[in-house]
Amino acid sequence: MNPIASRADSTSLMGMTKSLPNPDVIITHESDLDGLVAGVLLQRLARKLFGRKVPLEAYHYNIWKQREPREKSAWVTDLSFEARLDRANWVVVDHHATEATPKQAQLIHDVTKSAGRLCYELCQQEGLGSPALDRLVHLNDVADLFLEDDPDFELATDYANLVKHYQFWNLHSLIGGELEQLIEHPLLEVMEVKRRVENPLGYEWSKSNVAELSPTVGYVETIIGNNNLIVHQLLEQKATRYPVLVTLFKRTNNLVIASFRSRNGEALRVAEKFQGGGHANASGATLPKAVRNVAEAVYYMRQVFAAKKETSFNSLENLFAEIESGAKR
Ligand SMILES: [Mn+2]
Repeated sequence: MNPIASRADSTSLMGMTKSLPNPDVIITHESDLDGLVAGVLLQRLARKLFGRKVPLEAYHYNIWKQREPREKSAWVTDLSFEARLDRANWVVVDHHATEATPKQAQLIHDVTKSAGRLCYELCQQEGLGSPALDRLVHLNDVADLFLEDDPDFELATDYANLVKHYQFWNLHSLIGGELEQLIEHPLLEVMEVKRRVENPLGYEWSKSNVAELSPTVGYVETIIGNNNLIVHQLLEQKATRYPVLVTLFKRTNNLVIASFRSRNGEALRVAEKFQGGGHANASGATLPKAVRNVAEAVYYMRQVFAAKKETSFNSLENLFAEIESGAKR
């Protein structure tokens, strides 16, 4: 592999598949439809190129950050390119903003397309395209890039919610790894009903339950409905005075996740304050382990925002001590 040609934007993808190394593993993002589509498509591409089934692994960001990149060769998709992945015979196909520049890895990168789209373009070069996949990748693009003006926007969010609701591996098992089976899948009807019934109720409730974390960041409580759409609608209709809105939820592993949304690019910088990442207007962060629930998360985040201005509050230990004492109140 020619290391000089290590960075490709998707306009120069032609012939790209010929330079891909035979991977020991394919790694994708566990949290959404884009990760599922991208990962499964790369598995198909590897089968086409190398005639074998390469194992697929999926991770949420926080676990992924702790996983050693130990394989001699791997393909990674829908997870941000970072310096630690800059390894010979590693390939990253991704669309998240990144500051790292590849010297050894191959980076196929375009922030204007979904990861699924980038993987599909590679597949198409190898004759793996089909009308069903065209459709699915389109819907995935619309949902993942939040293309709200697209006529398929609502339907696309239903598709994306299949993964949110049933989770990556459950859904993967249910469709036997055949992405085409997602098209017009009966479970979409469940997503549609949830959207129609739950979202208006959730929107009205959340609108009256927004709390200030900083003068520019509001925390939106969510109890029902599609949080993503509800927060989007709150921003769209300027229903609050905050340019950045946060939702919080607790994972099964007890970590609290903060999800940041904005309309003018402010969300990413806020996520970065919490060691998170993602897109300019849609980003997320996993809060430290010491933050054990949503109430503590609200407290912690307020302290982090306040700490920026007050130098007296500058160490993380202090913050954790504060959380501890706050929890005992
Ligand atoms: Mn994505």
